[in-house]
Parts: sequence; structure tokens; C-alpha cells
Amino acid sequence: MTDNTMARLCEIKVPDVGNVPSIDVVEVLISVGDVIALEQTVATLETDKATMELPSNAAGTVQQVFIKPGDKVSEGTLIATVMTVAALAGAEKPAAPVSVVAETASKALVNQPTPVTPTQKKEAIVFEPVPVSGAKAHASPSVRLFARELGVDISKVKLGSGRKGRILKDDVKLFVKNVMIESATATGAGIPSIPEVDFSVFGETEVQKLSKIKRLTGQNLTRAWLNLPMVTYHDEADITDMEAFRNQLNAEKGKDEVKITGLMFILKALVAAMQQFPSFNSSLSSEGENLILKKYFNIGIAVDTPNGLVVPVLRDVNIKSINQLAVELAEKSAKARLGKLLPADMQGGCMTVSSLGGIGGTAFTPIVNAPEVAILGVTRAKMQPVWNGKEFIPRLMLPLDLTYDHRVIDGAEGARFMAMVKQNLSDIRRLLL
Ligand code: CAO
Repeated sequence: MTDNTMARLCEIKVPDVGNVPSIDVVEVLISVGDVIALEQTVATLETDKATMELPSNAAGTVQQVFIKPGDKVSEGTLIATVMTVAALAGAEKPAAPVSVVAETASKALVNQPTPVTPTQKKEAIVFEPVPVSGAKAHASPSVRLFARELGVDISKVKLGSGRKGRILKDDVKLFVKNVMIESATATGAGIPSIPEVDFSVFGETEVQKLSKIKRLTGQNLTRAWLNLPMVTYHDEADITDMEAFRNQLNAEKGKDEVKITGLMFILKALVAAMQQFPSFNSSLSSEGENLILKKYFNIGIAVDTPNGLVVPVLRDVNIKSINQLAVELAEKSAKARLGKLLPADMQGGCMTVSSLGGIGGTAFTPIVNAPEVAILGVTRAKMQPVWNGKEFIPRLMLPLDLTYDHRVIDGAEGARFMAMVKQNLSDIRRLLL
């Protein structure tokens, strides 16, 4: 029967590195008391030709460390001693540069695998990276040095693109680039700031603090403006028939019932077009390589409030009736104007509609509510003479402004999408299809 109650003191030594007389210790990655795993890198060594990571061939608790950065070592130099416990000793790698120098019986360690007797066979240092357990970053000293020179905490570089997740120089560069983009987006860094002017020199002034909503909206809009290459496409929809139907519906409503505005039809026309053009119902992944397509149809509505612009979201617009949407928007915009919207009321939007039609306008260029990819702006409908091939006839024309993220939507797709929204509004029977 095997004695399975052993704890063993193992030496980790510099193995055969192929006739290199002097090797620099660049980094020591273990300290006394550390519990280390089999094959965990214990030190990084460097010759004038290569960098090497010295793996531990024993799992256990570090008892002593005999080297420090800057030391010179060579084949056979003692690096550290590790007390292996029986359970971990079973995980020892036989052909390892670790030799057993002592054995102590421990009756406490029972029912553990039999320790493997290490062989005397010497192995060249493993040049390939080995996964490092714990928080230690997996990178060569030259990459660590490069990161240090740039002031980068290498443990923050999560994704190594090298073999087995090793962090390469390019990963550090990408990390720095992303941090710079993020901070530029948050603060406008890198963009010359507008010089401060003392306006009181020219006349009386008053300083008014921006509301929290205005400040947050400002940040979001700046972020979208700086990040998204946006295009705005303008067109007009003939809503003469829709308007006649809307007036008829409202005439049938009781005094206390919520009236239907054109916006409800716009929402329906928009969602019907989004169903045909899924890229309008998407978001770009943060690294910009994937499109996340949404299978739900929630539309944000920009609502003007005394404290600033807020965007409550109407959920599942595709399955709600025009009347339901009218009631819901009335409730949400009332809540918005009283400052009572909850964060959940403003989350989960797929696309936004910004309607200034109740106020006026002929066109504007709304800013996409990123990470959405498009926004539809609406201004005031007006009667216009429209040529029908024989004569000018009066038609009620609704100006529409579609801004989209050009990384996701190209110009032709934008124009086709707008054509479908127009078609749906001009003949609302299409919304039944
Ligand atoms: N053309 C002509 N008339 C229009 C119209 C249009 N495009 N849009 C609305 N109207 C009319 C409505 O029919 C209504 O008329 P009645 O009083 O005769 O019924 C009136 O204008 C007021 O409508 P409304 O604005 O109250 O309702 P709505 O459903 O059209 O819009 C809401 C609701 C919440 C979007 C709107 O009140 C609002 O806050 N708009 C501002 C959005 C905004 O600030 N956007 C800018 C963001 S970008 O900085």
C-alpha cells in the first residue's frame, strides 16, 4: 500500500538552458507563503537572446525564495523551495526541474494521491507561455517594461491576443488607445476647448446652473456626436389621408378620452419599417465588430420638460394599438414633465422619435441616441401644392428627418427605409399587412 500522507519539500532550480553561463533575473513572481499552482510562472529570466518564464513543477506553499530581480543565475541555481501537500503533490510534473530534498510525514493529510517520484531528467526552460493562475498578468518582461513605460497597469489589460492569452505589445497599445478614446469621449479631451470669456465686460449677466437632466443630456449628446459618423436624410410624407382618418377617430372620442396625434401613426409606420430593415433595430457592439439585432420594438420619445429633454420608452410598439400608444404616451409625457420618470421608464429603447411638429419647423438634424443607430425627427406638417402629373393638388406634407449611424446604415439603405416609412404613412392600410 502506498503512503499517501506525505508533505514534501521541493526545490525549484534553474534547469538546463543550453550552455548559457549567466542569466538575468528580471522578475520574481512568488513570495514566501504564496500558494502556487503546478506550472505557475515563478520567475522571469532573460538572456541577451530570449526571455524565459520559469514554471513551477510543484504545487504547494512557497517556503523560501532565493533570488531577486537583478540577480544572475545559471543552470542549477536554487530559485525557491515549495512545501507540497499530498493532494497537490499528485499534480507534480514528473519531468520537471524540481528535485525532492526532504520528506516529512503528516498524519493529518490522509486519503491523498501518492506523490509522484520526480525523475532526474532535465528539461530546457519552456519558452512558450503557460497560463498563470491568480491575478498575475501573463506577459513577457519586455511587454511589462513597455507597459510600465506607458504608465499602464498591466493587470488591467484583460485580453491577451498571444498564445494562451499572453499579453503582447499590441494588446498594450490597444488598451492605451481605448483608454484615450474613452476619456476623450467623456471629457472632450483632445478637442480644443472654447475659450472662457468674461461676458460681464460687455453688459449685465446672470449665472444659472444647468439642471441635472441638461448636464446628463449634454454628456450623452457630446458622446454620440464625437463617436458616431452621422448622416441626416430629409424627406416628406403625404399624410393627407392619415390626417382625415385621425380627425375622424378623434371626433368619435368622448371629451375625457385621450386624443390621437399624428405621432401614434408615425410610431406604427416606423416600427413596420424597422421590421423590414432589421439593421435599424440594432446596436453596434462596443468594439465595433458585431451588430446586435433586437427582436423587440421599443421606441423612445423625446419629451420636452421644464428641466430639459427626457426620453421615455414605449415598449412593444409593434403589438400595441394606436389608442393604447396614445394613452401610454400621454401618461409618460405627463410623468416626464412632473420629473417623475423612473430610470426603467427610459431604458431599453431601440430607436427614438423626436417630434417638434407641435411647435413648428421645416427640418432639423436630430442626434442619434447612441447606442441606438437611428433617430427620426418630425417637424410641422403643412399643406403644399403637389404635382400629380396633370395638376397641382393640395396635400398635407409631413417633413421627416432621419439621422443614422453611417457605420451601420449606408445611404441607400437609409433612403429605402425612409421610403417605407413614407409609404406606411401615406397609406396606413399598409400597417395591417
Ligand atoms: N404637424 C402638425 N401638427 C402637429 C404635428 C406635426 N408634425 N405634431 C403635433 N402636431 C399638433 C398635434 O396634433 C396637436 O394638435 P392639437 O392640439 O390640435 O391636437 C399639437 O400639435 C400638440 O401636439 P403635442 O406635441 O402635444 O403631441 P405629440 O403627440 O405630437 O407630441 C410629445 C408629444 C411628447 C413628443 C411632444 O409634446 C414633445 O414634447 N415634443 C418635443 C420633443 C423635443 O423636444 N424634441 C427635440 C429633441 S432634440 O433636441
